[in-house]
Amino acid sequence: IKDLVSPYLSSDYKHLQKNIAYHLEYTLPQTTRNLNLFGTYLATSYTVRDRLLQLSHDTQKYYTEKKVKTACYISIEYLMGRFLQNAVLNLNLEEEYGEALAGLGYGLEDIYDQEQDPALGNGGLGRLAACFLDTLATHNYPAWGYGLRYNYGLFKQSVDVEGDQVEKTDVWLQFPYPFMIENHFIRIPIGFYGSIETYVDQKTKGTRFKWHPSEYVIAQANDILIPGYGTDNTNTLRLWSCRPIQELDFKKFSLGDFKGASEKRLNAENITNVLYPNDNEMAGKELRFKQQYFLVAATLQDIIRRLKEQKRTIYELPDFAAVQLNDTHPTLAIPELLRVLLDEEMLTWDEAWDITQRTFSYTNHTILPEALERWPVKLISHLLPRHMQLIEAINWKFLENFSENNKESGKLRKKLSLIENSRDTLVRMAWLAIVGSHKVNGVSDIHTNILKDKVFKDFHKIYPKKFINVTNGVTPRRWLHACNPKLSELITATLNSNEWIYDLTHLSKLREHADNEEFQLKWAAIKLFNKKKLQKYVKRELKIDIGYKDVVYDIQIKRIHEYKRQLMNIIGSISYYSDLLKMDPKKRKEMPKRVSFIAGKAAPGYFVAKKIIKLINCVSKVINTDPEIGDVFKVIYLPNYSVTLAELLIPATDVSEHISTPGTEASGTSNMKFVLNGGLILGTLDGANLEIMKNSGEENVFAFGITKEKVDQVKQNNIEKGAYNLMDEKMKNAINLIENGTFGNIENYQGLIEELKGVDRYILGHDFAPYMEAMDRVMQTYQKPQKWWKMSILGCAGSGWLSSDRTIKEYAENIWEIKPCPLPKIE
Ligand code: 26V
Repeated sequence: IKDLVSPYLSSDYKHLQKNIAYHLEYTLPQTTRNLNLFGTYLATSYTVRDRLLQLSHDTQKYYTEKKVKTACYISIEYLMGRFLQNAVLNLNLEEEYGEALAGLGYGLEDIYDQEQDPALGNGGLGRLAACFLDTLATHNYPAWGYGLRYNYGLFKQSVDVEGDQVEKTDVWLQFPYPFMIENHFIRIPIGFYGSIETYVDQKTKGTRFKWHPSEYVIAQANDILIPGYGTDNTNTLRLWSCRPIQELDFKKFSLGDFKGASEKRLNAENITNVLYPNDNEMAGKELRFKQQYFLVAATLQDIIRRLKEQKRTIYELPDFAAVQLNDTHPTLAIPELLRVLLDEEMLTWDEAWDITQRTFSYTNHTILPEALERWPVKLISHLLPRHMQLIEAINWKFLENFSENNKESGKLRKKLSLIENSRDTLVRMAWLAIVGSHKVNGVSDIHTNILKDKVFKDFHKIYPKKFINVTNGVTPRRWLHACNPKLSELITATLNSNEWIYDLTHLSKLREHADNEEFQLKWAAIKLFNKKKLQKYVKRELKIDIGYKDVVYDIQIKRIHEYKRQLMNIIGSISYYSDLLKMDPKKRKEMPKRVSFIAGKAAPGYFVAKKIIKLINCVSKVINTDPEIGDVFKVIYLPNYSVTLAELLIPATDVSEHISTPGTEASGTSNMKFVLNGGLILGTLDGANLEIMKNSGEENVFAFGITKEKVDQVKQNNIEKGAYNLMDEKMKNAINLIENGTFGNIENYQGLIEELKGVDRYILGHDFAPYMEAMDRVMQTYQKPQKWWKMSILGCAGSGWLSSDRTIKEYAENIWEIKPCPLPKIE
């Protein structure tokens, strides 16, 4: 049969054209006689999908034959970005598709531009998952991604005339999304609510339990195929969507329970309707909890089904799949697996617990206390009674075991207990994830140290070997090769090979060119080209005219959050503006020019973050329209930040800001992307900034501020003396401008100002002067092109280590114990 289909997939451009025409005529409600851009994009995408389907079938067959161990990454978010360009590049068909489409009268870029950007994630955590999938396929690791197919992704953001964020529903499925394939054969019933039956096991005479859910929904599989760069291996990202129970093929399941199951509530409510838009703050909504259980219950059934299809026993599960919990959101997988092993597979507790621990590992992505998930026992008992019972059993056994080996006080037991007795009784999900996993990891050196020494200190004492660091990384395919084709070409030409695309350590060879004037000029010319592209975008979308030659493009792009200190950035801009106004006009005109860009969404319920956006927009309006300032300084807020927008911004950046309070940003990953694209970093001693300094050289980063060890002391001082009394004069002056109404009604900003003057939790006041001084260094250095471009090149040359390929190798070797399994090349 393969002989029947493979000629269809030949890749010369004439053939591709025929394939595109075929889909236009027979897949779409369209014909080749009335071509349009969107239709051609769809048809093109279907031809890519055809190729991926075939590769994916070959891949799955090969993995099964080889009986390889697989990594299963469970994440409630995936921030994939557009698919088509990435797939075409990974399949190495860019030239062929370019020619094929040119023949039809279209440019490849315009076709790419038709695609929506699936925003099934909030920020760093979801984007990291997407980078990991690219690496896993590229390096031929047997792996699955599991997640949710939300009907509505992260809201679309715009800004109204008052400068406020406006949210609109992201209806991304209103048009077909050609890269997601509904798999009709994979439909899995998921239960909720109900009761627990207790009975005596005839064989062992022991007590057994069985959960009888009272309501069911179906998890429907939707597959996105993930191509690797320059390999045939093609993995699967399986996203579950929720369907009503009536659509289940009842014959396939043994049905006792479903018959009586009520169809009332859960059928009316679609569990996978919408992505929760808060990052870093636990909302505590019942529907969110259902999403979490729905994800893990479907995923585990799917994994166990695949295990059994291979005629392997449940005891082999830990050798069949390594399951990674991306933050605590999928932690219910632990009691769910335990339930399946105990109640359905009839294992003993010791057997079941051993399998569970060997199967799971957990990654922590944040230490902000408000983000650490804790769910009410009441809610869990109601929704998942058997799981609550199991969590209590896990807790009891863990505490007993621990007390046996350790005659510690009740105080410590309280701290270690998976169940917290505060005003409400709550399950600490991170504690459950730690106890149920064999490895727990942080995402940068500093972050892991904080986990060990502070957040999970007591657990670290009990299980010192369980805690390891795996510093994040980013895929160089999307974040250099695809988004910055000119730089990619220059690097390939300079290194005389494109090996760096899958082994980024090769970039170190750029070091020998860092001082070379000719090379520097080429490097700088590419930056200028990318800046021009951004300048055009700003003109088209925002109707603002900015320069790009001899202008520093300074950017801060990330979710808006107090700890990320966008507020310090904008107060810095106010202060700089005020200094400029005080200058002699002649001198002002000669000042080095800068455009300060900020982009990022605020969680709709995060009042303070929304006020920060408003302030940025109001400041921007005043500065950009002040004739005294002209083109010396501009502040630009770019609405609706997305992966696609990042792909435009990052290559165009001269300097990017990563200025979180030390100890708060677990890692950061955009910092890595900027360095990769020759952008310099203005940053604090936090997260991955520190490791970038180590690898690219301290002298190539504009670092400022205190170490995390000193933060507590500063905070304490703020509390004792009042932050305002300790505040830098220039910052006081800037705040004064806000208060006197220069940027609109002060009432809007009262909350922001009060916090800064009072406690200033994120110590903006303390760090303001060094921040301004560092920005000054940036501007001074930019006036010395040879120095600047040398820093830029050396930064990039040291970034080989920041590839997610390195990250995944560490996960594979130190946590998952999986090996690459490349498909044999077919001649
Ligand atoms: C947390 C929560 C808390 C409960 C409510 C909903 C919700 C949604 C998302 C999150 C995840 C926030 C954590 C996160 O995105 N952390 C980021 O992870 C990046 C990848 O490791 C890392 O680079 C960033 O520093 C870190 O902020």
